[in-house]
Parts: sequence; structure tokens; C-alpha cells
Amino acid sequence: MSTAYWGPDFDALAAFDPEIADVVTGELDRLRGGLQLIASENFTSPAVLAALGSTLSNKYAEGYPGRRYYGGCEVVDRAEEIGIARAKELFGAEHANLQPHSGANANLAAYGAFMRPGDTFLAMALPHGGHLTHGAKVSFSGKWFNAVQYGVHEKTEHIDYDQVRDLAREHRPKVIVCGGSAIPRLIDFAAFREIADEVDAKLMVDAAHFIGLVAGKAIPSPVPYADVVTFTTHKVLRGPRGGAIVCKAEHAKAIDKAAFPMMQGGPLMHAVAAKAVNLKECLTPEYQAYARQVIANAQALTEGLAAEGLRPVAGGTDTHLALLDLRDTGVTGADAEARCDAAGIVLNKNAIPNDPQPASVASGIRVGSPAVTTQGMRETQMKEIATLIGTAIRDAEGSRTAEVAAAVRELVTAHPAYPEPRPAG
Ligand code: DSN
Repeated sequence: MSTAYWGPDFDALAAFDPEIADVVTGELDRLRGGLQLIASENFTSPAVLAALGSTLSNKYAEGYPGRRYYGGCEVVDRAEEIGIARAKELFGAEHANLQPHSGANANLAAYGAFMRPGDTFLAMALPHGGHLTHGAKVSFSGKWFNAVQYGVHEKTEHIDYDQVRDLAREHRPKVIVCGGSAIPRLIDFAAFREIADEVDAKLMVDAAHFIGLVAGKAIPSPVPYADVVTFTTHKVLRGPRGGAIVCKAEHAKAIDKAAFPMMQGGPLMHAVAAKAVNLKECLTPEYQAYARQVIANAQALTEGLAAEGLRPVAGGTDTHLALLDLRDTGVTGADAEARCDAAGIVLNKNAIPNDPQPASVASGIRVGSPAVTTQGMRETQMKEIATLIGTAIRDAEGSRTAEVAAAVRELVTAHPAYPEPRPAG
């Protein structure tokens, strides 16, 4: 191995561009200074950040390892080959593609592999927990395809599998999608497979939110059931910002051609290398313990919030996130988000199923445990955080903001994100 390394040099940035250096340190201060409860965020490791901030960023490598449209790819090829092998091992997958720049891109590639514009697909509606790219009218997915939408059962707030089957029989979609951004409960992949087989549809699982729990063997895997699984690499998984796809060998060619050249040009090789580093982290027993703790923490947080009078949608969580209905408190999601934010608790307003409010106001909040679990917090801290959220939300006048903010500071001081001293290198 060569010992040559030319990596991020913060002093050089600060000397050349103090304004942007100030943004970089300001964001680190913000991350360290509050409780990060956005369910889709996490704190990636120094090893991943080192790969991300490397000279691999310079390389054009359109194509795939050994089949590039540029010379000089023999070194970056190794990053992609290693990453693909790790993804296949981690998920027991027949094929992997690490090139999508994001989850939306991964989904576009999967649609591109299996559908033509105007084709019909079936997916969960965004207001019920789906995703923009699952057929929302404002997204390419709702503009270019005929998106039929299912939701959750009115009473149980679990996915309504009878509705999924009825809609599949009626519309005969080319693709059935499951997964989303606000689904607290486990998804029955076998049931989706059965429905897809009945109507001869491809089954696509958008596992962006929960793939880290699958990687950590903390919840069942969709891989044996799905034709294709798309995901992001930066949520519970804790890698760099980006997307990825695993699929059955029979779809490998179609998926690869859809990712490049149909949907993207050159891959971001620094990101591909960082994904490979992250996948190595996920293959460790420590990561598996982390994934289990993420769920235990989300459950403790949800129980605590229920005790504060916030109703858990679907009755609780099996994953890393919870959706809370605030209507009994008389506070909107938007106000709850703002009140928590003022005290250093970062979460997001979120529509609940059949929400009477517009999405910009919303009747709920979504909370997640990935980042605070990375900080080493456990169930005890989750109970404390739940009390702080309850206090902040009920505090219309802001008279207790300083008190909650002080408690937040104590928590994050005891469990720092990116603790000092910084690792060498
Ligand atoms: N925006 C992401 C989330 O917060 O869930 C999904 O793309």
C-alpha cells in the first residue's frame, strides 16, 4: 500500500475561504449542540468522511469496473469492485450497483429498468408514509407514470394489504413498490411478493429508511422477496449521502443500464469508495449491536412520547422511527417542530394518515433514533428526551425553552457527536 495521502486540510480551507470554513464549523457546532432526531439522518464515521474527502472526487469513470469510457480507471475500479462485493455479502444479494447519487435516483433507475413512460405502478401514497418518488404528482414518478396509490388501514394504520391486492388486480401494475419515509411498522414482504406474483408485476422495495436495520440483522430482509431493492446509504446505514441498488441476477443488466447511461452520467467515485467503507463497517458485530439499539431506543422514545400525550400512529414502532399524532395536544406539527427547534431538539413535522392539515402544517411529527444512538444514548436518555419534547410542545409561550435547552445541552455534552480529540489522519 502506498503511504501517500492528500486529504482534507481544514486550515487551508479556513485560510482561503473563511466564509465557507465558517459554514463547515458552524454546522459541526449545530450537530453537536442539539438533539438530532430527524429519522433519515445520522453521523457518518471519520473513515467514511476520509474517503468522501479524497482525490477520488476527481475521476471520471462512466461505465462499470473494467468497462469504462475513460482511461485511468484502474485504481477507482478497485473501490467499486470492493464495494459491490461487500454489498452482495452484507445483503446476500445476487447483484449490486453503488452508482446512484441518491435514493430518488436509485428509484428512477429501477423504474427505468422495468417501465416505459405512461406505464402503471402501484405504491404507497406520500401522506400515508410513502415517498415523493412513489408517485407524488410533483415528482417525475407521478408525472411520467400512471401511479396508483395505496395507503394504510383507517383503523389499524398498518399497510392495508387487502387494498393493495384489490388495486393490483384492478390496475395490473408493471411494478409494485413498498417502503417509504414514515412507516414505523415492519412490512410484510412475503405478502407483497404474493400480490406481485398474482398480477405478474415486479416487486420493488424502497428500503432507504430501514436498510441499515436489515444490514444489522435487526429486522427481516426484503432481499429474498424483491426483484429489486433500492436504498440510500446515509440513514440508519450511516454511510455517505447517496443511493444504491441490489437486485436479482436476472435484472442486473437492466438495472445497470438504467443507472448508467439512462439516468446518470459519471459516478461519484469518492462516494462509491465511501459507500464501500461504510459497507465494511456494517459487516461488523458492533454495527449489528448498534442496529438493535436503534430499535430499542426508538421504542423507548415512542413509549415516552405516548406518556406525554402524543399518540403513536400504528400503535408504536418496530423500527428506527415513530410518527406521532399531536391532535390531542391541540398543537400542529409545524408549531411542534418550531418549539422543539427553539430548544435544540431537531425533528420534523409530518403528515399523519388522512391528515386534516396541509403538509406544510401537518398534524404530526416524525422522530428517529439513528443519530442519538450513534452518540451512545440509550433507553434512559430516550425517556428524558420524550419528556423534553412533551414540555417543549406544550410550551406555547416559550417560557420553558431555556430550561429544555439546558437539559438538551447536558445530554449532548455527556454524549457528544464527533467527540474530541479528532482521530488522527
Ligand atoms: N427526505 C427523506 C426523509 O427524510 O425521509 C426521504 O427521502
